[in-house]
Amino acid sequence: MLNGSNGENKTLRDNKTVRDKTLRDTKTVPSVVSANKNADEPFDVISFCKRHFRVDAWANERSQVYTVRELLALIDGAIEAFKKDESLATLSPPCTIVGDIHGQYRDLIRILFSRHDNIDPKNLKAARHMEKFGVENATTSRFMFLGDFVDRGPFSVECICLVFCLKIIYPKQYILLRGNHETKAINFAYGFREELMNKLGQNEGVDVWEKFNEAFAWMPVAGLIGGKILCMHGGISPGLNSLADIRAIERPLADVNDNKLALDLLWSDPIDNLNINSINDRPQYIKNVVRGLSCCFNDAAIAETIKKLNIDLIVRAHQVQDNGFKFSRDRKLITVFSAPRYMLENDNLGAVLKIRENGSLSIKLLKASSRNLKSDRGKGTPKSDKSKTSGSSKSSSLTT
Ligand SMILES: [Mn+2]
Repeated sequence: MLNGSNGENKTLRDNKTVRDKTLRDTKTVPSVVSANKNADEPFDVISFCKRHFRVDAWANERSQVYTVRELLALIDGAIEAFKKDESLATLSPPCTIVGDIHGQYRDLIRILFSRHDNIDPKNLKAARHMEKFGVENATTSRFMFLGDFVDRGPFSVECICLVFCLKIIYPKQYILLRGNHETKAINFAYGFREELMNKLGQNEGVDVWEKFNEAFAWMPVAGLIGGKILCMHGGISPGLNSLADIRAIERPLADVNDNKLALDLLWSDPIDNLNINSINDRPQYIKNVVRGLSCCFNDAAIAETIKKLNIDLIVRAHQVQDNGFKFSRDRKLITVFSAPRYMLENDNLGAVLKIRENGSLSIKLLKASSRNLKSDRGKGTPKSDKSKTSGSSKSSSLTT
């Protein structure tokens, strides 16, 4: 920055300019690294989490200060917690089922704060409340997250750190299922790795990215609520004939291509109701040509799986919905997508599904925050790869 100056005054002036510029830059460029943290200090997830809530994600001007060492310790803690879940993780109602988050940190905060009413985008108090009472306030809530925490949006690191914190502190109350973006080949390409490199520097960013993927390999691939509601990121599989099939999936599963059932649980899609195949009475699994891997399944396949597994409902995520959610024709499967105004390119609502103690359902909608638009647009949001995965931006089921 300093040009070859001749006089001391100029140098001082230039130094000041550089210093001011640096200060300014720190305000606008998110940095998650703090260099001066005592290396001998034991990792304290509660204090980490409390500090995390001071992230001013609403202002979008600064990020949390973490050390790389803390991040690695956080990931180790999450791995230990995931090991205690089965591959089919269980949860009791009442609880909230959350679909794709994709780095939309503000929306994640709003979801964690949703209690009884629709989530008001103007309710900024929620974030302040979380900041103040976050950790303790979470104790009575139970959440089943359907995966895709990272990629696409600008705050993947903040999102994944927060849910890892909650998983470590309340392992039985927060179930974090693995989405197709919690796989290395995908989060290499769609933003998470790049975000870590931007925030941590190239070498440490890659190290932490590798470590995150170690943790992803331990995440459960499906969840079961009250023994009757089966949850996963993508959908069902011709290889799914009993709940025991899911429990038998061995982890760590670094590459989901190595397990056909896990691959389908993370990647498959229901055939759209308008598709002629879906009115076929015969259970059908056809090649998923949109994704280029895994399968699509029709309503008869859903009904057959519900019967075979002796369950009531399947809840999955993985496809953006204009209204935040969508039922299959016979209402045996519901898609929940929780990232409103996905990638700032869609006018979709987000939704979460509340399961009451008696097993009945209600849907809570998340409207996009107008602040979201103003402050996020153009700030490091990874480009859409829709051309690769979906034909048209007008589709009501863009792939995610
Ligand atoms: Mn997905």
